[in-house]
Amino acid sequence: MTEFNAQAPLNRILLTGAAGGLGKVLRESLRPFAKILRLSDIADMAPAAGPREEIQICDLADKNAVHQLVEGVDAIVHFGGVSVERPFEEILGPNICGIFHIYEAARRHGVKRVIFASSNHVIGFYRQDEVIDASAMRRPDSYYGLSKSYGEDMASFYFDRYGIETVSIRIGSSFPEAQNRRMLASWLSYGDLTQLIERGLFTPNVGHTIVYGASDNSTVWWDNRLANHLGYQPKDSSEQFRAKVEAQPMPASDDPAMVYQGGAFVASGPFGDE
Ligand code: NAI
Ligand code: 15L
Repeated sequence: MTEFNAQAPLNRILLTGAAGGLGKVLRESLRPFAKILRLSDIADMAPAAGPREEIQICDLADKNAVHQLVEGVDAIVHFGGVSVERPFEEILGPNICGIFHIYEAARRHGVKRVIFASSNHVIGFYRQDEVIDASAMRRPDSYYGLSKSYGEDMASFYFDRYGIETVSIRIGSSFPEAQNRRMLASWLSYGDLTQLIERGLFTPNVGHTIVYGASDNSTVWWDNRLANHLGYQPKDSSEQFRAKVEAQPMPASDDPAMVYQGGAFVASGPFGDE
């Protein structure tokens, strides 16, 4: 069994969602953590596999394909799936069946560590004047947020039942810049995201740990004391974007983007009434 108590590179890490916005970044930044990175997505992952890379197209909704994908890996960094609000039927296969397929394949292949890209939309209905920690009752703001909430429950179950450890990162907004007022609180730099994944991969005895993925921003909604054992120390701050963001027109005070931690997601849908 792989021991997660040293910073020595793992043999092989699987990264799902490798064609996505974060996947392209992680394709570079996860390199030091494994001898081989296996990159997977349903979409094309140009450029072709480089040294110490493997590329495998896979639909997360396909159980057999995911089973093959996971064979021979030591850890899974699971970033694939639908990443915004969509009708439930579009979320079901990639996110809900997908997370089940990932954990079942992990169990069958003896993989003992997963890093799960969860989301702030698991708690999106908290207001922006509240500060919550990982023990706060979940308040999903969308079918998408519900799928991430289910993913966290799946992680908890597979630890309790099978000892597969997971760090669920409730990512705030991980983009090159904080783009609006809400992101002054929710922004997570790519460097800090990479540090969170590193801590998630190499910290021993994480069980199922939930950590909020935010940088060292001045505006704070999330208290990470229940994940102190990860030793996450964010290095970046959204303050560098404040002047640019505050030059934007002020939204109405009842605009969901100004009221709720999940922003506009709380007002998406309903679908299928047309
Ligand atoms: P993205 O949408 O750019 O990337 C997601 C990738 O998953 C895409 O390349 C897509 O082709 C792939 N995918 C979709 N359906 C699939 C399927 N059935 N099988 C295999 N692959 C499939 O999203 P982004 O921003 O890179 O996010 C990556 C992960 O992080 C997602 O799980 C997202 O929910 C999560 N996240 C991202 C945040 C952010 O600020 N970027 C915030 C919170 C969570
Ligand atoms: C997410 O979960 C999404 O994947 C991302 O596209 C952003 O919308 C982010 O949350 C956010 O809340 O800013």
